[in-house]
Amino acid sequence: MITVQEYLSEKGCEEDLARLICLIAEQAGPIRRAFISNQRYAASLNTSGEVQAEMDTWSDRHLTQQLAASGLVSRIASEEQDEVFECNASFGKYSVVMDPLDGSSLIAVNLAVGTIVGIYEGCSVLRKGKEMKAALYLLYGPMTTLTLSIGSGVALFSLDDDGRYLLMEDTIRMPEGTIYGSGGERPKWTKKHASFIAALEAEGAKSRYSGSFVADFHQILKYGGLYAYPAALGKPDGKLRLVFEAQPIGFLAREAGGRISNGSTDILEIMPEKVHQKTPIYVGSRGIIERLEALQE
Ligand code: AHM
Ligand code: MG
Repeated sequence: MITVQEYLSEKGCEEDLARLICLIAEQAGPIRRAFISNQRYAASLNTSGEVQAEMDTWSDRHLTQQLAASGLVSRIASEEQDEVFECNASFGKYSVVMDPLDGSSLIAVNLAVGTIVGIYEGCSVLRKGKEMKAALYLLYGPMTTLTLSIGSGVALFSLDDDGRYLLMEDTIRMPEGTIYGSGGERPKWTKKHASFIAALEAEGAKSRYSGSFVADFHQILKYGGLYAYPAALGKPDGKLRLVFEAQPIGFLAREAGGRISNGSTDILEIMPEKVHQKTPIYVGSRGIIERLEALQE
């Protein structure tokens, strides 16, 4: 079996980047162990105005401490922090963008949640997603898995009892599939979104949506189809965040042969204006995203 360390070395990944990726992946252990004693909601809101779960703040603090102590990172932009965190090691080679615990409203019902991370070289966190050096997510489901891209395809690893991430799939390719999941309230969907979903349903597409972006995307990565969190009446930018969620997941989708779009433009080509910027998201099989983009408003 090939470990993530061996995979990274075989791929010629630079040593510091490999160390950073492995350090982040190792935090799945402490994060998983923290779930049991952090089940409630915290008394705080994040910058997007959402109530934070205790696990949101725990994971954010934990990952920030680990990254700051690594000497590898100069800046961290987190969904759970108002401001960009400046590490003492301002000479750190990389910057990290992260959603420390995505899908946290599902912790209470024990559904799969995850950690989403994007890594840039240099000290800026406001970059086009296509400039990422690496993107990954940890998925805390029946197994703990690491889905990773360093810009040469997407690999999937599973954490074993000895704390090793073992390679399960070397080069994931996202097929043209028929699963779809869409967030937002149906009566508030735009006309374009509603008619696109109706067209997919008429063709036999099957709805599967849990409310955890990372878990819902993972099945699209494997089976193909569409994940959407669209613009809606009164919410032209949708719900999800460009920097912490859309860019890393979009990078992984593209590396697997899929696409990410805001409905008209490739999200990986968009330069963020602010860290907590939101964006409508359509991510999935290339053909489906291209069809959507070709539709008129
Ligand atoms: P979170 O990062 O605070 O968990 O919020 C984002 C989550 C996504 O994981 C998920 O796709 C979406 O919000 C679900 O929203 P909704 O409950 O509106 O379907
Ligand atoms: Mg999230």
